Amino acid sequence: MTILREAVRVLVANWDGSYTVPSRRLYPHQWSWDSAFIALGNARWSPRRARAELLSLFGAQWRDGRVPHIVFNPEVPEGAYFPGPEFWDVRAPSGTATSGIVQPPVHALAAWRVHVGEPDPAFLRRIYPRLVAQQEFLRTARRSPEGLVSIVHPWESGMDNSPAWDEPLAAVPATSIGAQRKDLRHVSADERPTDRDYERYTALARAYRDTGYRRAGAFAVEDPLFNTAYGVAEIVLARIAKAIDLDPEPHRREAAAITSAMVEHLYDDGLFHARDLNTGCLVRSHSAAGLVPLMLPDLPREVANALIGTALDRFEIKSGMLPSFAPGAEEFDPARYWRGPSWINLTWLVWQGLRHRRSDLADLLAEGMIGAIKASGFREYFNPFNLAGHGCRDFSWSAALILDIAA
Ligand code: 9YW
Repeated sequence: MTILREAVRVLVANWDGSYTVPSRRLYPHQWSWDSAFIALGNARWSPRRARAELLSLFGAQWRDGRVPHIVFNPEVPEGAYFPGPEFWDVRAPSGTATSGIVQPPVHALAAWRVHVGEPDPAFLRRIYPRLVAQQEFLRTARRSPEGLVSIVHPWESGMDNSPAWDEPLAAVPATSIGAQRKDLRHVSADERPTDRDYERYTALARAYRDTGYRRAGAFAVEDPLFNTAYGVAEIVLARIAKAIDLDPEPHRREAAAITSAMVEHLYDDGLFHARDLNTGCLVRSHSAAGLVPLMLPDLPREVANALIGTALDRFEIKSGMLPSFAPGAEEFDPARYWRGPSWINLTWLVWQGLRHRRSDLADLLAEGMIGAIKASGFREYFNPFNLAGHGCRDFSWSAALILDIAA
C-alpha cells in the first residue's frame, strides 16, 4: 500500500542516526513520548531501529529516574527551537543537554510491543530497570496522598494548550518572552498556542528550573491520560518482568491501585477529568484525555460503558475521527492544536482501549486515521470534520502509528 511506503519514507527522512525527530524544522530534537510512538511504528519494519530509538532516549535518563521530555541534539543551532538547552540549563549524567520535565510514560508499552514483534530478551533485560526507574521517579517525586501521579507543567501532559489547563494555568503569572518563539516561523499562529500561553509555559518552567527541577510551582494536576499511561506501564512491566524471570506481582498490585484511585478520584459523569492539586477540585472539562482510561483492562464495566457512551455522544466518534476536545463545548476550536483537532497519537490510545471492548468502534477510528492521512498527508493534526491538515508536515508519530494500525 502506498500510504505504508510513504510512512516509512517519513520515518527514514526524520531519522537522525539513533533516534527520530518529530519534525525536521518544528521539532528538531528528540522528544520523549514521540520516541515511544515512533518505536511502535518502526517495530513494524525495522525492529533494530525501534530498539535504538528507545535506548537512545533512556541514555539521557537522569539519576533520579526521570526521562526528560526533550533530549537536545548539540548539532542543532540554539536558535532553531525555543525554549532550547540554554533555557533549561541542565545536563543528563550522559552529558547530554535535556529539558527538566517529563511526558506521559508510554515507553514500557512501546518496549514490550517492540519485543513481541521481534523477541529480544537482551533488549528487555537492558530496558526493564530503566523503565522501572522511570516509574519510581513518578512514585517518589510526583505521588499525591490519593495515590495518583501529578504533572507540574502543561507540556508534561503532551496536550499543551488543552482547554483543560485554562483554569489551572490562570493561577500562573505570565511574564513577557519577547519575540523568542520559533514555532511561528513554521506554522500559522492560529493553529498554535497563543503568546499568553507561551508566557505562562516559560514562567512555570523557569520557576521549576529554579528549584533544581524539584518543587512544583503554581501548576500541579493529576491528569487522566498521564495516570493511565503510568498504570498501563505497570501492567506491561509485569509482562516484561515475567519474560525475564523476575517477579511480576508488585507491578500488578500497582496497576490495580492506580486504576481504583483513578476511578475514585478522577471519574465523574461519563468522563475522567484532571484534578487540580492547588484547589483539590476536578477540572470538569471536555478533553478527550478523559477517554484514554479505556486502556485500563480492569476498569469497572459500568465506567467503561459510560465512557463509550460519551465517546459516541459528545465526541461523535461514529464519524471515525476523535476530536481532542468535545465539539459541543464552548472552547472547541477545530484547527488550534490541542483545543479540538484530531491527533493520531490520542486516537491511537483510545483505539487501543476500544479494541477489546467495542471492536466495531475501534475499526471506525482506524479507518478514520487512515482516511485523514490519505486526504491530507502525515500532518501533525487534522480538522475532525473536513480532515484538513494542520501543523507541520511529515510528522513522525502520524507516520509511525499508521504503520502500527495497518500492520
Ligand atoms: C513543544 C513534539 C511535541 C509533542 C507534544 C506536542 C508538541 C510542543 O510537540 O509540544 O514545543 O514541545 O504538544 O505532545 O511531544 O511532537
